[in-house]
Amino acid sequence: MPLKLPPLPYDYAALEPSIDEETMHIHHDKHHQAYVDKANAALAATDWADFSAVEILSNLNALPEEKRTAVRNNVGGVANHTLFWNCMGPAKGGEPSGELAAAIEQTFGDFASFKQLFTDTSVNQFGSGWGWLVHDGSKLQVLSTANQDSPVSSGLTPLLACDIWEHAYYLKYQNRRPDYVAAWWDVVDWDAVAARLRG
Ligand code: MN3
Repeated sequence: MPLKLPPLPYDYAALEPSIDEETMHIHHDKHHQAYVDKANAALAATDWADFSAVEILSNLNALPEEKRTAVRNNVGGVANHTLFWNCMGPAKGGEPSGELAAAIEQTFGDFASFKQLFTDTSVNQFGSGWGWLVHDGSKLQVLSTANQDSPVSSGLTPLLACDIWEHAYYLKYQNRRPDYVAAWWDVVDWDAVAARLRG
């Protein structure tokens, strides 16, 4: 089965005012769709066409070398955006509770310190990429990746993703990436992040 574009799990306007409706339409219907199409084109006629995006990204070195860059970029784009939509929701934000809150406190000291680190890491990523909260098998980590590189390819489990490509924010925020990231916290779905931590 080829990779598919999943429908948004909420309305295109649901994340207003943090993320505007027009950006959501272009981001999901055009950008995410393009990653799906290019990923399927790259995977066609390989042994990997029936695997999930995560399975493929976990085994990039097993791909034919001439396909590897296209797969890394486009299957990465598919998986990263699917995770991104499912990290957010209308009327979310606030702070996590329970096991996730405890893990954040244990690793980063407190929620405010975690939030500052994630914000700085995302804002300071040079060029296009992603900000991440991941689990490395024993603890949480904050990091950024360039382009569509997925933490899955480094053996990490992504829990929370912030798209910091200009296409994610430029219509509303132009060059003001810090303002976008600040507003993005208001739509983070901590229940979804906590569910990912539980596995
Ligand atoms: Mn994007």
